Amino acid sequence: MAQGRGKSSLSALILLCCMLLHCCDMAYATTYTVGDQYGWKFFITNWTEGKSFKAGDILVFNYSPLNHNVVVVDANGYKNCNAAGGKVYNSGHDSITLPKGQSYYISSFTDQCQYGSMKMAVYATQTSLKDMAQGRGNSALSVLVLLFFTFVLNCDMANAITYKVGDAGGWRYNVDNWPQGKSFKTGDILVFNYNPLFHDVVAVDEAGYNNCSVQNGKVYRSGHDSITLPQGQSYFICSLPGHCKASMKIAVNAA
Ligand SMILES: [Cu+2]
Repeated sequence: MAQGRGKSSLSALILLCCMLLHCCDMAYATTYTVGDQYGWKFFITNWTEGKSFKAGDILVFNYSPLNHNVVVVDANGYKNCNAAGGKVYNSGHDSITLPKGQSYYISSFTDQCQYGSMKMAVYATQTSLKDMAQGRGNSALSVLVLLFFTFVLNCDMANAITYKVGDAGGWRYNVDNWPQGKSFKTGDILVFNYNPLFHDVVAVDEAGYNNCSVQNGKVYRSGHDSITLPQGQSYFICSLPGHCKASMKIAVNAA
């Protein structure tokens, strides 16, 4: 368990990061209503002026499908008002996600593109984390970083193992060998189960452990004490007379 416990959480972490990046991108996308309140209409070509489109932004084309449509064409189709081979939208409320680079939209209804300038060219730049860090995505990136660290911390906590000291026998005489063969980690929890009428738990230093002496040690006496392991060596003894000398003591090293 000690050796395997990192693997699944790492996979989960990577998965979550990908999801966050994806969500981040989506949250970052802007939805534009083409032509604003007037919708997809004649002489729409200038509507794009002054706007900075990014790949992933969404264009919404609102219009009456009785009178218009939207056809995605290439540069020649745009220039010559030729809709041949283009993808046709005709719902009257079409949402189109901008790909990176140049996109062209025209109406293929007779003469609307050619004589009515019902045509539009849009250039979308690539969205990247670098852009976000430098530009309008600052707050989104901060949230991402914050979420990342929150997750890593939670991951550590979820990863912590709770040990019952002495297993089924609990906190008792001759428990000193119990830590052998276990790989404790910082944040793991030791639960000391015992009858508080007869025992206690005192966190001591190395000298206190070796000499069975209690000086300024933190005392636990609930009979069901949960103690989170700090990094490095920890020492716990029972302070009742003779108990520590009867090996009611443990030394634990948390990596
Ligand atoms: Cu005791």
